[in-house]
Amino acid sequence: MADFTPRVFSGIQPSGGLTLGNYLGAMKRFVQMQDAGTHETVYCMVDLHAITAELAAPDKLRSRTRELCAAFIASGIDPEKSILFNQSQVPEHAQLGWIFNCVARMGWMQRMTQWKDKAGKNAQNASLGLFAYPALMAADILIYHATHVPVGEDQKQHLELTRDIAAKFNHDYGVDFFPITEPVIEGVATRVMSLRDGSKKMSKSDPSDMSRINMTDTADDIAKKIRKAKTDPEPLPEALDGLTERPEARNLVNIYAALAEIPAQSVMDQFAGQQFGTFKPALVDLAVDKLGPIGSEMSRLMQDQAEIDRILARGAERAREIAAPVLEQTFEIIGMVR
Ligand code: AQP
Repeated sequence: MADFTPRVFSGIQPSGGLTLGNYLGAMKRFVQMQDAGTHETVYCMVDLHAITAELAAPDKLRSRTRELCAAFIASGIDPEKSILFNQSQVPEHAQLGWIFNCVARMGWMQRMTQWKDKAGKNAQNASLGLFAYPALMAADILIYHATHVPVGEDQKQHLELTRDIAAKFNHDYGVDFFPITEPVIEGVATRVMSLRDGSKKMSKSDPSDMSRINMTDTADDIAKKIRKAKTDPEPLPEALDGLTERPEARNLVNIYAALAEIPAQSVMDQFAGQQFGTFKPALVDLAVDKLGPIGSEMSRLMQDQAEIDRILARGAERAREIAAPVLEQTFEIIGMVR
């Protein structure tokens, strides 16, 4: 394979307030990869994706995008170290997305579990954009020739499709142009579950606000949600194996471990034999301690909208410096007259 610059790309949709799942499964990992300094890091608010499921009111989309930018920075993304930008401000994403619509096969897209889950029984009424979502996601990644993509477990299948698209393009044109990207799905919080139902992913679009912790929740909200989180009457066991049939308990233990940055077994060592009446207040203290400063910093940043817009404009300019030549070369390979 050609030598590609080690580069990380990932994105988050401004489709609602950021949840603890997005933070632990994605954002926290983004910061770690930025700070490791081993890769260039490119992070994006994927607003074009955010309109695939519903067309939110324009003011709502704008404020969610700015709030997401504030969340990136408050969580530790430094817009000088990383390229931080908004997808629609870099038109090369949509342009390469179109090309990938022509590379991807209908059968590949129909197999996507996120499509099946989100379109549900009403697939005929879902948007064409929702169906094509994974091809645009492949373009988001490959327009930067990204070699690594940190994501939560739910995005694994989309990343496999990204690899298939890159491989088919390279094969069809006899080139070694797009990298075969590696997913980075690591840690104890790759799939944070709903606080109300241990079989469902914590999600910003879940109708119940009690199912998730939002990054902007107050200390009281966090305490209330964790106190009311579904659990069972058993004490915590000594070994993780004892949680196999207890998804809600396992979820809270994983959240604790991810926030404290310790292995899940260390949480068991600390709380074995204790009831949730003891464990939950400890989790509340930890969550408030870790999330409180991020929420306050987000509110502070949101006071200066012009500064957020300036950061996004600068980020888009830097992103285009990488994306524009990759698109040009793609057009050349395909045979479009330039
Ligand atoms: N519950 C989760 N646990 C771990 N990681 C998660 N991610 C999302 N939910 C969890 C990761 O967050 C990143 C950004 O996700 P997204 O906003 O692009 O879309 P999503 O995966 O569809 O997230 P949501 O919260 O469920 O949004 P809606 O409700 O709008 O669909 C991804 O890396 C994802 O893996």
